[in-house]
This record gives sequence, structure tokens and C-alpha cells, in this order.
Amino acid sequence: MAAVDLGASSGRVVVGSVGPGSLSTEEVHRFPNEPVRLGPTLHWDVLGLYRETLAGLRAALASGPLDGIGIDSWAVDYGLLDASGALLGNPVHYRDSRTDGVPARVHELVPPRELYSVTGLQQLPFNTLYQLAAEVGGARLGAAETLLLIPDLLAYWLTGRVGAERTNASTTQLYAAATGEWAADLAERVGVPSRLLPPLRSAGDLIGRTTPEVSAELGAEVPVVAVGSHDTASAVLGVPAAPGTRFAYISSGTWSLVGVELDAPVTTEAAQAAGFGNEGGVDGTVRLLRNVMGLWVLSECLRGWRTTTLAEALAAAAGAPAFGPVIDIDAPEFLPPGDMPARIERACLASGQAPPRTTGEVVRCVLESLAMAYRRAVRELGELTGHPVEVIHLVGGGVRNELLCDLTAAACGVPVLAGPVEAAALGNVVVQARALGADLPDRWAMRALIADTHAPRPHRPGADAARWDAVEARLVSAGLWEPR
Ligand code: ADP
Ligand code: LRH
Repeated sequence: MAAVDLGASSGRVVVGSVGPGSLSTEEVHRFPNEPVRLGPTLHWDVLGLYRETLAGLRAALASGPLDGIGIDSWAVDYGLLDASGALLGNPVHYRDSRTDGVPARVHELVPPRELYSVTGLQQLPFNTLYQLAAEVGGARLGAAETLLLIPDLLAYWLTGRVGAERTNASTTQLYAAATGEWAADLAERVGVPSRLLPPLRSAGDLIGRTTPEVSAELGAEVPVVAVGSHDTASAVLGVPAAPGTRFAYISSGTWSLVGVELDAPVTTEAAQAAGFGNEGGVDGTVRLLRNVMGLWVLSECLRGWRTTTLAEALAAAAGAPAFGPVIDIDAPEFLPPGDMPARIERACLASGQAPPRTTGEVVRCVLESLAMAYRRAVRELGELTGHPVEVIHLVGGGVRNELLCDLTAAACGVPVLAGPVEAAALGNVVVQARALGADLPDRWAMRALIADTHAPRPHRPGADAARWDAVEARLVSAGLWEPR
């Protein structure tokens, strides 16, 4: 099977083979995912992503036939099709500023409490609902007949079939968490025509076979299978957790998604106030999680510095003094692209702290601040569910950052099991494997296979808990965190 996994920073195509007790993977193609600013608007290069997907599938087919293709990507963003099925404009990037001020306008039409109790979703400014609300009255929305989320758009180009896979639909704020169906009336109330919302499908459903044109390009006709098409849903399935453990996961890439897996949504006022959302997982599970700003802040620093490599920056951070200045990494000023080192400096000055000076100090500040955001989210998850977290499974590119994994264990005071890096691709592969007949009856069987073949690396908390408590006290006294 080929797993196409499109992250905000890179896309990859991984070939996975599943047999009794075996799961092997090989990355056959990786490519950067770089946004394009056109006029004032930040876009995704979606045709480039399609081209690279085809290149990856050709590379996969070079080593043998494929039984399936599954696609997952980042959430919330979409393409609009007209009545002929043509793409209307290029999908807009969730970091674009078009949603500035939009949530407040939407909340005049649908109160936030109602929005939360129906959709269960965090009120992130870029939720699909807010992005669509920003387009109301525009020519593009007027001409649109169908909305397709990014993985569904690519699947449409491969197969000609339209639909919306549930795990990603659950990130739109147009989807009812309790029923698993579109919340069409919410769309209409904010002026978004509900005709745009395509039929829903679930992970494991067959989407269709590649069209004759695509099959000719690939040299083979291949079934495309719906997987947990939200990359975080696939990553959470790919966590090598054992049943019965009270685990939290951190899917640590461009974003850090910090959450737990539940059977039913938690839409209490406490969950809403703490900024947690309920997203859909594979097989009807619920991902109660919060978006923490993530390694984005580090990668934007590197983009700003231009010449420093990631390896150099992390080596410098490892040698920099611990417990320097800290920032609230979730502050909205860190969301848009650009100017990151200067924003960190301003945040430190505004909170009465001496800003970091060297590259190592800046990176240390980012990583310790990230670990503190993990600490807060993990603790709040324990409070919201009534069960303190016993172990953290950290997956995604952040696994490669051993300093971050150590800091996470230390700041959270909980053991961290780091890996696999490519949890999303693995989650994608095992769902396809089951749909194609492999003996993987439930998610625990899938996770056992992943744990057996991709053992995680342990990181234990050290003896410096009091120093991390002091960092928290400093965040509060600097006015960056609410007192508890
Ligand atoms: P996404 O899926 O959002 O594109 P990934 O899960 O691929 O993100 O993670 C990307 C992040 O992983 C990078 O921003 C970087 O901080 C981290 N990373 C990648 N490779 C390494 C490495 N060799 N050492 C340390 N960190 C790494
Ligand atoms: C991570 C992710 C996250 C979303 C964000 C837009 O890649 O899918 O779960 O909130 O991108």
C-alpha cells in the first residue's frame, strides 16, 4: 500500500507492507510543501502537491504492484469545485489573514457555546467555518458547487469520486460531533450554502479506482481507500500504546496536537474554556486535544536566520543554559509567518524578561516554552477526564529532537515514549491493510503491530521537578499564564 502523508512542512509517500506479525515501511518520495503568496493571499501549491503525489506513486509502483493508496493531510483547508468539477482558484493557507475578525462576526450569528456544543471543536481562527464565512458574498463561493478538503481533493483527482472522510470533516466546525453528520444548518446560518458539503465517508471505505487517465500515468489501476484522512487522526492511530494505559499523545510536527483518546466527546464549559476540541478519530473514537503552536516557531526562526541549519540550532540549544526566558508559545502573535526571532524578543521584553541573545538561547527558549505548553495541556487533560496522564506518546518529526523529548518528560513529570516519527503514515497503512483484508480487528491490534515493529524510545523525567514548578510560577508572575 502507498500512504500519501502531506504535512504542512513536507509531503511524503511511504510504501507499507503488512503480513501476519509484520509491518515494514519504506519512504519512496519526500518533497517540501512551500506556500505561495500571490497578491495579499497565502496559498497552498495544490497542483504541485498533486504532481509530487503522482511522482511518489510512480516511485512506489517501481518496486512492485500496489493494493491500495491512502491519503492524509493537514486539516481545515479546502478546494471549491464548480458545477463542471473544475477547481475554483487555489486553496488558501490556514495561516492567511483573511479570517482576521471573522470569528467574532460568526459568533453574532451562532453563539460560541452553541457552536461548541454542536461541533465540539476548538475555536481556532482558521477553522473551515470561519474561512468559508470570510468568503461569503465573494464570486468564488457563489460559483462553487462542492467543497473538498485537501486529501479528498487529491482523491477526487485520482478517482473522480467526491466525498468527505469523517476524521477530517470533524475539523471543519461544520460537523456534529455527537451524530457524525454534517451540521448543515450551522453552515446556512452563517451564509454558507450547505449544498457544498459532499457525502461523508469513513476510514476504511473504498473511494474508487484510479481513473483511466491517472492509471495510464501510473502504469497501473489502483484502488484508493479512505484512511483517517486528517493526518493527526492517522498519527493518533499510529501511536504504539497498549490498551488500558492512561496515555496522552503529542503529535509533534509543525503543530503539536496534545490530547487523549476517548469514546465520546467532552463538550463541557470547562473543556471549551481550556481550549480543547473534540476531533473525530478512526473507528468512531474521539480525539480530545488542543493545538499547541509547535515546532513551527522553530522552523520560522530558521527561515528568518537563513544560514543556520536545524542540526546547528539544536546543538547550540543543547549547550545553552537551561531555565532562561520563557514565552507563551500559544500566543496569537506566533501564528502568522515572518519575523519570528523579533517576535520572541518582543514577547520577552513585554513580560519583563531579558530576551535570549544567541541562537542557542533562542532555540532553548522555544523548546522550553513548548515543553511548558505540553505540561499545561497534559495536566488539563487529566483534570478534564478525571484521570491523570501516566505516559506520553510523542510521535511525528519532533521525535527526532531528543532535547525536546527530554524537556517534555522533565516539564510534564511523566515518562515519554518517543516514536514512531512517521506515525501518520503507519496509521494510514494499517487502515488500508484492514480494508484490504488483513487480520487487524481493531485499533489495539493495529497498535500492537506498530509497537512490535517500531519500538518507541523512552525518556524519563529527571529530578528537577521543582525547577519546572518555578518556571510555571515565572510564567504566571510575568502575566503570560493565568494563575491556577
Ligand atoms: P509536518 O507533518 O507538520 O510537516 P513533521 O512531523 O514532518 O511535520 O515534523 C517536522 C518537524 O520535525 C520540523 O519542523 C523539525 O523541527 C522536526 N525535525 C525534522 N527532522 C529533524 C531532525 N533531524 N532533528 C530534529 N528535529 C527534526
Ligand atoms: C497538523 C494539523 C492539525 C490541524 C492543523 C491545521 O498537521 O492537521 O491537526 O489543526 O494541521
